[in-house]
Amino acid sequence: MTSDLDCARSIIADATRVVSLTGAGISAESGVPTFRGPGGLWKSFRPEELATPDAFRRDPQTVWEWYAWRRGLIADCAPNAGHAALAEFALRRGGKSIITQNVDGLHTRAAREASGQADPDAAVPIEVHGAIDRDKCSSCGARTPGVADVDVQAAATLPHCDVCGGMLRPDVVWFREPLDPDVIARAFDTARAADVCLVVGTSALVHPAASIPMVTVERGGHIIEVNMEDTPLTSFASVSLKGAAGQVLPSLLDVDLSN
Ligand code: BJW
Ligand code: ZN
Repeated sequence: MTSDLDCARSIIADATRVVSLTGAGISAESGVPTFRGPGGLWKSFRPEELATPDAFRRDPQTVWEWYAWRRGLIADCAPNAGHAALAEFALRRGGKSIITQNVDGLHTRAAREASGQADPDAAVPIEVHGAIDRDKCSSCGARTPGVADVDVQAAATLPHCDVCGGMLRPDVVWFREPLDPDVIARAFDTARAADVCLVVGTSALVHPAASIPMVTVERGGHIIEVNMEDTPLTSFASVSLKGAAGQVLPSLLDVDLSN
């Protein structure tokens, strides 16, 4: 009898272009909390209450406190076997093929680790929701490397822009904010050109990112989903592999991580 894993491996073996869309679940085994589900809440706030421009206008200290906590936590995390398997697969196949909703930079770190002396570009992801290690001025939009130790004591001690004096914020995409049009167009184009979209560790609730795999399907391609639970994309998937990304991806993508 053919297992789901064998079936998924044979779809990937027959494919010319495989794109991946990842979410918070791929970083869970690195110790980065997901947004929804167990351990997904910070001080009982839901992401929809903190990751918004309104929340930042109303209470920038609390929003910065959340991001400062997450920056510190992520700095202590390392890419796991799931990130490594995707990076090695992307480097083997060539062509930019990882799209992530994550802002934690772990795919980029895995790309550098997997590429050795080679150019890591093929495994550097398209980051549709920005990057937590950069700041952006909430007034003039100037971008800067993220301030390391944000002092959240008072609004006046939060980081401010060298150019215009406006308040800095993390360079990430909040609810009701548009995604960078060039970045999201590149993500959709990549998925449209693929014959397989590997969807890993996302609840597929947040749009437009959650719609990306559907363009692969609309062009006759397959979704292969790796998750611990069903999502709104499961019924569109040719194969749904239930399990942890760090365990499933190395065997799915045939990566020997023993050395
Ligand atoms: C494992 C695992 C393991 C665990 N292995 N798996 C269409 C329909 C409906 C609504 C909308 C729509 N289009 C737009 C909207 C509105 C809104 C939206 O989608 N709302 C829904 C919630 C209803 N979208 C937006 O507002 C977007 N903007 C927009 O559309 O703008 C339009 C506009 C145009 C012009 C002018 C103005 C506006 C922006 C969305 C931004 C989302 N931002 C966040 C925060 C980013 C910064 C930060 O990190 O702080 O992005 S919210 C948060 O959710 C974050 C994530 O990237 C995103 C998705 O979460 P993800 O990755 O799926 O994580 P979880 O926690 O939800 O799921 C984890 C999964 O992993 C689970 O399934 C687990 O089972 C699994 N798992 N361990 C494998 N080991
Ligand atoms: Zn500014």
